[in-house]
Amino acid sequence: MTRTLTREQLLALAEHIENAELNAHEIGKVTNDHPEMTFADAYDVQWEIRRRKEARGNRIVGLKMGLTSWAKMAQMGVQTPIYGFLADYFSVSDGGVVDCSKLIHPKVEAEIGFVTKAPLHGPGCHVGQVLAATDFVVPAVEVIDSRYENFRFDLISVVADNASSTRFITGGRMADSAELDLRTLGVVMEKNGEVVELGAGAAVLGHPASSVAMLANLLAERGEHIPAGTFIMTGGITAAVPVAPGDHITVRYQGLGSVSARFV
Ligand code: OOG
Ligand code: MG
Repeated sequence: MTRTLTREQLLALAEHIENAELNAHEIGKVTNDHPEMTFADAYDVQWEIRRRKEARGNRIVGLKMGLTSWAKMAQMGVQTPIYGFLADYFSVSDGGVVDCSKLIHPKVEAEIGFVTKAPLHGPGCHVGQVLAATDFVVPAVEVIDSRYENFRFDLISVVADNASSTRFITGGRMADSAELDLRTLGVVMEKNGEVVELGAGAAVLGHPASSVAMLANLLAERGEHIPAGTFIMTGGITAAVPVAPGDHITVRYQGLGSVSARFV
């Protein structure tokens, strides 16, 4: 894994990007100043942001995959799935309120969440292992908020920015993955009572469990794994939908109820 950043540059970038998140202000892409940055550098920055939050007393409550569906890849102009982490204060309760004054330009995504009951290790982790290690699946809505100007980035920049993570909501009914066909599980997203996006689980790498397998394999590149009891969001099934104060979102999941939030 090639690295190009010095320790000082890495620490400075993590502080710069995390401050943009905490203060809700836009920044230029980090690759503008560091065009030579690699994936390994970008994940180093992301893990340093994670370390900063934990040092401040925040807890890490889950992981997420991003850019796992064609709808998302096409929307963002990038074609490689990435991962990020979820901190405790990202969590919003179902039917709750998201305060847009703390965000820059939020968008919402319909996702399927997994919770593991056994650890998953790459390389070579596959869908069968993921399903055997799954405790339950649960509907999830992610609110993403790129810290980059105009929500435009390249893959290296978005990895360093923790895959645009900012808030998430789980709700509906948890289910045994064996009782569902996650590929044909339909989702319908409504914004202010109108259907704006719809899709099915297969949009995520053919089966949302492949997204969890890919996460285990990506983590293995850094000697990390998915511990038992981890909550994982598998990535937006449809394109992300911009939201602003006054909007109300409901996502309906076939057989699993719905998740909703208000934006103020
Ligand atoms: C990157 C994060 C994408 C997803 O579910 O695909 C993501 C972005 O589009 O800003 O969370
Ligand atoms: Mg997402």
